[in-house]
Amino acid sequence: MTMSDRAYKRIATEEAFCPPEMFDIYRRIIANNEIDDPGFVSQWRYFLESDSERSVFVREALCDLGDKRIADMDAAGIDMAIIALTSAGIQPMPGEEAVEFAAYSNDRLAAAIKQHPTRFAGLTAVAPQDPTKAALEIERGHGMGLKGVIIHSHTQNKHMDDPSYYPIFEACQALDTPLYIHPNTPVKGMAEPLMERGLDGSIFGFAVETSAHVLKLIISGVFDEFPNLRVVVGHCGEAIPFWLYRLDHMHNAMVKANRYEGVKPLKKKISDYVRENLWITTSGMAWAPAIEFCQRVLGMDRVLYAMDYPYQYVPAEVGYTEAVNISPEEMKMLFQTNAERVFGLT
Ligand code: 1DF
Ligand code: MN
Repeated sequence: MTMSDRAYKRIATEEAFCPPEMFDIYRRIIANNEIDDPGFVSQWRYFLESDSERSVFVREALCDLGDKRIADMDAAGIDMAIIALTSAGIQPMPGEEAVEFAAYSNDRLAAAIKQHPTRFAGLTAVAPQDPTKAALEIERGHGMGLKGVIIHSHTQNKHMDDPSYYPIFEACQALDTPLYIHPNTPVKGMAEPLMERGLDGSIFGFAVETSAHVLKLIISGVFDEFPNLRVVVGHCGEAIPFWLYRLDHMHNAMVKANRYEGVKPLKKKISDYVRENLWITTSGMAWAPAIEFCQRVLGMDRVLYAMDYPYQYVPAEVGYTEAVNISPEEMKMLFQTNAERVFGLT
């Protein structure tokens, strides 16, 4: 099917790339045991060293910001991709190297977008290792036409529910640019038990890690401090929509009991922040019942299509997603207009 057969564009909102030099940096970090992050080591040993069909495809596709990627988009009927530096991004690197590599990677992405402005848009990668410099890079990326910011959950086992990260949220809010919180393998203590049964990665551990991170941000009061901060979360919101009722019930009980130092009253219910500050994408979850549930509980304007190229490049999944039982107008919101609005594409 070509675009002219459809009444809407298909915009895929969680698509990954990687400058090839990052592979060498990851190899060094793993070889020298530079960080204590077993999930990262396991995941990238596999993608860097395995000669399985999947890892060979991922390695090649990640590094392409040109014809191969566009051919794969055409084969799947994707009109536009919002591209971001792959997980785990610059976050496993030492601070200074991370700041430098973020800028290098953002320049590469911006140049590719300039060559293919109707097919590609992109997000700014930042190094949470240095929140002040990250805020500057967010401004620089915005100035280069990038449409949001990406952070891959934890940075060397640290989550962002600490006021030292506020400059990042402040910059996103001030520029009204969305922050995509993409998965990373879980923090060390969470990853190890999951790894015993292969659950640390995108099969499940990604969602455990990332949903916990997002909930910690909400409960820490980040959205009371930054009420206009817009956060995007993939994989059908990492299952958070399914938990809303119980999250509200138990959070309310916890606050009343004053049981935890780090759990203070919030201005609103957890579900309110999810409905007002979060947008979710369908990356990796090409399953109509799950997508319909999210649309029902968050609203039609909150759910955006994503593919998760090259990690989940299954062209038939576009059709599985289009099996959702919604009106043609709502289909256009899911595939096109929600993304245009959230990322300011037009
Ligand atoms: C995987 C999936 C790895 C995604 C990723 O980054 C990643 C995977 C290393 O399946 O191992 O970003 N993903 O977003 O689906
Ligand atoms: Mn992804």
